[in-house]
Amino acid sequence: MKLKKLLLALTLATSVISYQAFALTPAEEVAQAKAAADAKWWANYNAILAEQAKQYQIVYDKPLVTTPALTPAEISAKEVTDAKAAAAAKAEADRVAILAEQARQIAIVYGPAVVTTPVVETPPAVVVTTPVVTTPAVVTTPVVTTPTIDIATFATAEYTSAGINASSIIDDYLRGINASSAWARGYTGAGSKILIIDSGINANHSEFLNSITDTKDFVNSAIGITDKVGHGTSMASIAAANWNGTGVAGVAPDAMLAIAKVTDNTSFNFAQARNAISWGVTIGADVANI
Ligand SMILES: [Ca+2]
Repeated sequence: MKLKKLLLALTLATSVISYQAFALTPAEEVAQAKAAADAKWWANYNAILAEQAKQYQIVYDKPLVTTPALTPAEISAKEVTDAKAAAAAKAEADRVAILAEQARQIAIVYGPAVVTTPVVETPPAVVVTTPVVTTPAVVTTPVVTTPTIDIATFATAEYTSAGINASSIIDDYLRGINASSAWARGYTGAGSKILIIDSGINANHSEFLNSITDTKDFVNSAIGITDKVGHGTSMASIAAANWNGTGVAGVAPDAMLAIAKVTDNTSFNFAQARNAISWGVTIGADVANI
């Protein structure tokens, strides 16, 4: 009896020792559980593949060529790749669906899309314009030309006359002052009145026909304005003898004449001259010769 008790005690002690010697740590238990789960997963996986192959063989009467089984690491990588691809595909599908839905809504609201022919914009025609070359105004110095109308046109005895009196000391006076130049421009004295303050005038002379508009004798001469000494007549002819094709010509052949007699000889009184000038003003004389 004592021996049995001893053996039992030894057995229990051994068990305790054995248990304590081979007991797993919590981490080891977790790892062992994971390994068992992995083993079971692979067993199931392989069983499924085998069953799929079997079914395929039955249906198609030919062996299923399966992709070699992937390792856990490979499966993980493939899962990531496939998940990404699936996510991208879904995103694209969603995008297309959204666009289609938008198009549908737009069509509902605004009607079917109108397919318009793209407007081909024709480039504007290039208008080639010839630049307008403007010639700058040339500032020219006025050319003072000597009138060509001179003695060649007025070369008559009347133009080159020595004056109405043969005794005149003034010879060829019209050509001397180039009077024809003024005449050619229209300056013939027309509209002007020349007052001759002198010894009177031979009023009946053809050189003064229709030229004498006013006469006044300031010396109460017995012969009136008639020129006794001829000086006044000579001065009047130099000033305005008619350009009538004969005799002489005056500087202003178309001018009118106003005759103021202040002497019957070759001298005169300045007081009378002043009176004559005042008179000339009243009759509208433009210029006076004393
Ligand atoms: Ca004449």
